[in-house]
Amino acid sequence: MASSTRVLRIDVVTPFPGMFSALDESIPGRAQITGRLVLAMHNPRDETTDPHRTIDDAPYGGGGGMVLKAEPIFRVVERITQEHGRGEIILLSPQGEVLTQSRVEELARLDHWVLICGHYKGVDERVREHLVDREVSLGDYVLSGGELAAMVLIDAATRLLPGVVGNPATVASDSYSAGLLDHPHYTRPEVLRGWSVPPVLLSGDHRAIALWRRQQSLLRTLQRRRDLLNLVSLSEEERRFLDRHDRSSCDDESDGGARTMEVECGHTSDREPDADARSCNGGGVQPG
Ligand code: 9D3
Repeated sequence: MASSTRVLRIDVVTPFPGMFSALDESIPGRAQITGRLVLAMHNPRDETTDPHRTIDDAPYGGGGGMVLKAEPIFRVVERITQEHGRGEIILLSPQGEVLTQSRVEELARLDHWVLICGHYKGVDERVREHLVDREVSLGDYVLSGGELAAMVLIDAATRLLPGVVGNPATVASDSYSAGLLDHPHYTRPEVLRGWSVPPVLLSGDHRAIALWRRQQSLLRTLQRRRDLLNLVSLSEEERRFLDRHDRSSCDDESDGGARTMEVECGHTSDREPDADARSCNGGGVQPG
């Protein structure tokens, strides 16, 4: 099948299918309308056989809370597999591998996922042991369930599908700057409440604009996410640029680096220097 017509099918196993209506909006909504994304919800409650339609129960060994029962989850996944083949079975849980853009890219290459939403109660371990291929977390904070995490994963992958984001240059420029924070953006008017747009952006000098944007990305990453700089590949010149700004922003006798930045980056508005520029945590910028 040609890449331009490929379809990602995602079956979601969740007791709260209504939450996923958020994906009828924006980019995932359009991807569904154009047929590039097929989303289907499955409620494990529909696979229960008891009158109370029980999907959870008390934990063996005691303790508080409840645990999602394995059998309704196995049944719902078996039904999906019979109808649509065996996709990659992914459990959303706080114990999973933390989601990154490269993991999203890897998953977006597959053509069928089955997402199982964990819950605060936890999931019977046998689901993990005998059904799940991989386990994904969004990071170290507590959600009330896996639903929002599943939606994050779906949204992040959908915009990578061929033809979903209208302008491929948007996806390409995301990957070009991958690993660095974004540069500032401005739109009309040129002067807003006395705050002007950096003149370089109005100069029509496309090389100068590209350089300014790259430098702003580098500076922001240095100031806010120094950890990312060790993972990204930079030119010699970019390393020198960062080293220079790293020193000047940590020099007690300087102006916190603000004046140097204004001169080098053509920033002439009257706002305060970026508060982030004041943080000095020492240590040079490591070459990649
Ligand atoms: C008492 C220990 N908690 C684990 C840190 C229990 C627990 C809390 C929250 C078990 C499940 C949940 C519900 N969260 C998810 O299902 C979840 C999640 C998250 O809470 N944070 C980040 N990513 C994810 S993906 C699924």
